[in-house]
Amino acid sequence: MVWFRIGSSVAKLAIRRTLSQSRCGSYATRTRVLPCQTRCFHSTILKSKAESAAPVPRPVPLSKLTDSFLDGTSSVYLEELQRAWEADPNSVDESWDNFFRNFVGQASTSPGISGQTIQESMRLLLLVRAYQVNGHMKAKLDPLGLEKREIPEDLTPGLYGFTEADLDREFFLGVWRMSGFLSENRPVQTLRSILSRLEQAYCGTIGYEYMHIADRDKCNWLRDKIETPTPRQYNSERRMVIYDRLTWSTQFENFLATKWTTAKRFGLEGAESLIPGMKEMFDRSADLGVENIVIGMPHRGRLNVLGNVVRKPLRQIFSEFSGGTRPVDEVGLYTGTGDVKYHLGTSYDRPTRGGKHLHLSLVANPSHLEAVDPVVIGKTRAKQYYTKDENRTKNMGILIHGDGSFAGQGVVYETLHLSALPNYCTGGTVHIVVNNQVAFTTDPREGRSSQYCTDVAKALSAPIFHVNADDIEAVVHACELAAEWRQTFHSDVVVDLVCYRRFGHNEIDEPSFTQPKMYKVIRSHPSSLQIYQEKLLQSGQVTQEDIDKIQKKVSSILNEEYEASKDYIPQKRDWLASHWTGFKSPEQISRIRNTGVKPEILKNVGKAISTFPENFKPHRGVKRVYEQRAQMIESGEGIDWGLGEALAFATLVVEGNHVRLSGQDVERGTFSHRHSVLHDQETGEEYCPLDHLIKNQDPEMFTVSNSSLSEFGVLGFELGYSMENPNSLVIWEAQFGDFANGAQVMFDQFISSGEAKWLRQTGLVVLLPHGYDGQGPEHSSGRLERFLQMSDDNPYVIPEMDPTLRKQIQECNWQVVNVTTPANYFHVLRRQIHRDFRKPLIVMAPKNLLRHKQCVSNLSEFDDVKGHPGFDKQGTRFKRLIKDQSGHSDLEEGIRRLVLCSGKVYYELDEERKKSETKDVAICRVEQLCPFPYDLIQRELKRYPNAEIVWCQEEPMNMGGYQYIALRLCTAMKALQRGNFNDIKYVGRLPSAATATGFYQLHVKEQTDLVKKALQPDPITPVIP
Ligand SMILES: Cc1ncc(C[n+]2csc(CCOP(=O)(O)OP(=O)(O)O)c2C)c(N)n1
Ligand SMILES: [Mg+2]
Repeated sequence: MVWFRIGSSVAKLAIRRTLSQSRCGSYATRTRVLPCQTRCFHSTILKSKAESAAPVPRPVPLSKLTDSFLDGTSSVYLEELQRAWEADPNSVDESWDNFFRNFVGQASTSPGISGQTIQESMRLLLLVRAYQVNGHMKAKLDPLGLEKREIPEDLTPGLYGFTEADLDREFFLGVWRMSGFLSENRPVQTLRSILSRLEQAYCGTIGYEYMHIADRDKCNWLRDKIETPTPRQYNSERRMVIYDRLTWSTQFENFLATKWTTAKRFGLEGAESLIPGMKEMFDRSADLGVENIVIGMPHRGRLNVLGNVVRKPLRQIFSEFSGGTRPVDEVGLYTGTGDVKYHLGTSYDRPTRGGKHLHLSLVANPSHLEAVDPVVIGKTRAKQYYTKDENRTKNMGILIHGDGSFAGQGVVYETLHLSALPNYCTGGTVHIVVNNQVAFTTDPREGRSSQYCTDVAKALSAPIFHVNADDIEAVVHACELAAEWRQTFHSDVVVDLVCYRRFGHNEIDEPSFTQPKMYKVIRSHPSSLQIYQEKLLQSGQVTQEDIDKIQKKVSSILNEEYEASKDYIPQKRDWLASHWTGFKSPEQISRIRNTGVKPEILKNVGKAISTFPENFKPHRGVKRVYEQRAQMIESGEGIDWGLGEALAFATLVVEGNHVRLSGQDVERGTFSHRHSVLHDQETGEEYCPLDHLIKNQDPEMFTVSNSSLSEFGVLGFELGYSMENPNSLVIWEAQFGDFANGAQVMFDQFISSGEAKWLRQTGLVVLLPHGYDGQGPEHSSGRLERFLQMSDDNPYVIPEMDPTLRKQIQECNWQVVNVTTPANYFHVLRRQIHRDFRKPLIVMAPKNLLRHKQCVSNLSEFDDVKGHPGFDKQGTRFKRLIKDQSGHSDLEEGIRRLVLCSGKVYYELDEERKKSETKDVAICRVEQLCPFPYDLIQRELKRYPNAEIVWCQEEPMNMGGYQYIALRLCTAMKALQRGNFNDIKYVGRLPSAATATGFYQLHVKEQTDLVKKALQPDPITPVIP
């Protein structure tokens, strides 16, 4: 036999074991795996003397132990030692005496064994361990049989000295405190049966990878499931359910293929077993307490999952295929742009096999593979918060991946890395990789450097079950096991469904251009359904009649649904989930509400957020900040940015809203301005004043959390979180605004266009520190221009601006603001919640304004008292534009220039104006750039009828607000006959490739020049000379 190619010269020594009753003290030299939190892998520790009755072993002479375990010298040495020990236990070193006594003491419980030497036992243990570690390398995973893998040598029994002569000898394995093969309660078996069961368990159609997991209990749990005494068997009833589900999956694709021959559907052919696998996984999860499942998945098989797993009505899916998606009873209402059918999301309740009910939500996603992953996880976490699912066992996330994208897309790793973080953990995600061994046209050898496409998950200690998708029962088993793992250990698990793609990347592609050999095999390869059918018939448990019945039933339902789809009329838009009932769609007017807060509430929460327990000892500097805050509240003056923000959070929380702020270093604040979590300098204890606003406040009601160093993953997570329930202010803050482009897909594909494509709202707030302080190209710009360029308001049309009829924000895809006062920041955050719709908010957040003497507000600007500075005609609200602060009247004919600007440059302009004692220049701040405040801009244009109109910005001309503002300002001016594009004067930096200079002196010069120019006595030269 091949596996005996390495013979052993080790002599066979028969030991007649003496029964040793005494087990105590026999574990002195056992290996223990440290608990996972130490993150050590297989560290060996010795028990202390106190813990064990056995003597501490003394060192053995090095010369004798430097021999490798398997070479003859050490084996013979061991055997000699053993013989000597048997003759006289005192003749060997105390440590060896101890060792032999332990070993014989264990093995002696199996009187039937004869001739098992210590070396053989040890080698057998190594062999079993080799199967546990590397058995998957020999597993038959590829349904096409094309896979060429070298079988690791350590799976060869001959390597351990076993020969054919040993096959029918009996061996006892249970010497270690282990489960499965090595558990102590296993019977004595012949080597032949041990090997055959090892092969069945580890080298069949499931390859288990779990030995990278450091936690011994978890490994033992898996061994118990994998190394069962006999192979798993499903009864005939269960088999019929599996067969039925596989039939649905297969026929669904066939049906679409025959009805819509040229339509792209990214079919599941070759991976049909995904559907029964998912269903069985869901059933098992429901049995174990799961009530809600959030699903994220790419194009491949999505329609099949929608129809057969989520149970979206088939007639609706067919109707969408025929192009009829617009609800007829809602003509004229907002439908957005829509999206292709294999991107749409949905949610349904489905009954399970065990008689329970599961709520399933499939999250809409763009083409960008894997981008939806963190969104799903964030949504799952939010569901856990809102359902008080503290153990995280009722709400679960499932992610389906492709093999190419799982290995290739970095967001996968970013998402996996959120899995165990306290404020991002969801109690485990089940990942299924539809591994069809090709990515579009790219072979795995060109697409990844790792052996398996799933190797990335090993970094997170997730078990990975590779399964041959042609063995449907193995698929079901792996999927059930994954569900059990998740509910037991509350951590991620991966099922790698090794399958193939029967057709091209989509139905119109020709796969043989690039994979000729593979497709030659595929053409004659039977489907999973045919294979299973054959197996069932052969088992005799099922008759042809049973099979025909199921086939006929499925086919007739598909046909009935198809007929019904012809007259299918969508009743209502699948608009908003239940939490969102009553929220307005863009065509419904939402009354503008005030955001001022009663003065006594402001005082009360103000006090609560600026104090900490008496015996708490924060850092001196932080203590000072808190004392200053308390003073600001007391005096009602000089409220700075940090306190303004904390007041917004606190007032929202006391009104019953959930507030969550996450991002890198947000707890302290990158610029050391927030200090939302205090650290006792002696005990290290933490205290977050915003957690103590109301009696028995849920500790998560206000959440501030430093995140992992990820933009794409964390922003996606917060987006998903924000979409679950509208009564939450969810904020992601970038460290510096420019880092946001690491999450560009989130902005382009989800945040700016999600509502238009998928009719899903979010009130997510994104804080992007922005401003030119001379910190170089990478820390100056939040790339305001990009967000403005993605805004969808028409630059040439002034929408209805009457306050009672205005829907401008509702109709726009998002809001972009650059706010300049703490009070206005307070109101813009509160406005996110105090309205009947939700819209993303992009904030160019300040840096040096955080400590700027002028950038402060009085408490009276936060309250709702008539006559106070924040209170205008309607009440206290966010100011989209802040007019000149010089006390100008409604008509100022003597003003020669109106400078419009946004952000911190205002303070520099104002300072220069004071310094130069300029009286005839007005400076207005455009606080909300998008949607453009036409009404307020026109009000200012009218106020200064003779003024030259200037847009001043600190960004280069090809960046900042200029391009966006100029078009809309021009539209506003034209409507008032105040000139055209060339009448808008530009003051700012010249066009530039980099956002800013790296030379500080140059920065200062540029900044001074532009500020001076905005106030220069001479008219400013037009942009177009
Ligand atoms: C981020 C991203 N890059 C590229 C593509 C284009 N694309 C669509 S499908 C595909 C292949 C995906 O391969 P795999 O993940 O193995 O899934 P499969 O189609 O094989 O199921 C590619 C490259 C994409 N959709 N998203
Ligand atoms: Mg693939």
